[in-house]
Amino acid sequence: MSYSKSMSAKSDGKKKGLVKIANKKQVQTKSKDTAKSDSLAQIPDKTLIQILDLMIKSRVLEERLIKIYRAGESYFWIGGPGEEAWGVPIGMLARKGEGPKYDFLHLHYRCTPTLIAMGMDMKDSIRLMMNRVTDPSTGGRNFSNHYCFPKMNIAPVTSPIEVQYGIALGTAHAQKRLGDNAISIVTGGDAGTAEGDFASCLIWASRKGNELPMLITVQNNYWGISTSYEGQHGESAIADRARGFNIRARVVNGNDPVESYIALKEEMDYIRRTGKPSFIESKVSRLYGHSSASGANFVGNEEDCIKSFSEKLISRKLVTEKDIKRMWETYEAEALKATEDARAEGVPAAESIWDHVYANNENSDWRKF
Ligand SMILES: Cc1ncc(C[n+]2csc(CCOP(=O)(O)OP(=O)(O)O)c2C)c(N)n1
Ligand SMILES: [Mg+2]
Repeated sequence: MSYSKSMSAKSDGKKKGLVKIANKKQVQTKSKDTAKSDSLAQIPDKTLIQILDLMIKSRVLEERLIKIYRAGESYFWIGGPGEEAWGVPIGMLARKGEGPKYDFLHLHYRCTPTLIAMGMDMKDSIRLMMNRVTDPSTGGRNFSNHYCFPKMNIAPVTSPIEVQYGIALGTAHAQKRLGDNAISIVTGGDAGTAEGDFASCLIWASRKGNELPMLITVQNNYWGISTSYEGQHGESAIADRARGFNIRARVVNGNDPVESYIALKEEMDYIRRTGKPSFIESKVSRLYGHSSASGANFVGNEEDCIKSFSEKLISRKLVTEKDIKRMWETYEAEALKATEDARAEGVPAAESIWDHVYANNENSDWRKF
């Protein structure tokens, strides 16, 4: 959604304080145990503006990816519009680097905001979207948002949902042994918590005396493709399941970047200090539906975190409408240029299909079995 549309959109979940969910019931965006931290004063002005800037950059990139899909220049889109207020603070707060001295990130396919905040070049996301051989994540072999950046400890985003929760245990074990206070961060959706990997993660992260330095998170958008949250969960909050394992847990309004930033910082500090896991359930919007498979159209009945945060910063006189317009335009120009550049780059050659599959193994080419 462009700047002007975003600022004038009539449907505004925040004003109503409500998010519509599938069965037409409405749930409050702020749950009971959501921290009431509206206080912008807890974060420096410069950081607040930086958060908004990165949120807009991420949204512009995602909307560009959707346009690329619609133009027939890509096969499939799935991504993170609606998770910016939550994902950007993760990327800003993570200890960035390569190897177990730094934080590992095991992310799901709505993680563009985190990657943008960590410094990913827009063009690298577009290369992946357009299956260019220059795509540093997969050499043009995977689809949108399935990033992999070893230099930033970004583990490969997987298509099978939830497997990242098991993989994250491995890097957390390595970090625990090393003792450098680095942590493993894992993200995923609400529906994915039905998978056994999620339960295994809670069990292995919380064994008494062997607790792991993990930030376990769930982005609850109340949907698993077209299946609504209602009717799928007996528990009152997903966070309650972590509490059952004595894992410190909280629920945050993931549409509020200030609340998300503060909660993430507190929990990351706690994990580094104690070596123990922490759990955050973050309530987020899903602004373009599940993926291109469901049309990738703007939904309009859920809170748009960029719109609400922009209004907040304008009313505090930290930015003007003009400043915000400039941010949208700058990033739109950058995304367009990146698309034009990527268009001129090649696609992977057919014979490279076996590269990086069971390296140097006789099973690497099934035609030779
Ligand atoms: C193991 C596995 N089962 C099913 C699917 C098909 N699938 C892809 S996304 C998805 C929904 C996931 O919902 P949720 O975990 O809430 O994440 P969201 O997409 O809402 O962010 C499903 C079922 C899959 N990719 N992997
Ligand atoms: Mg979901």
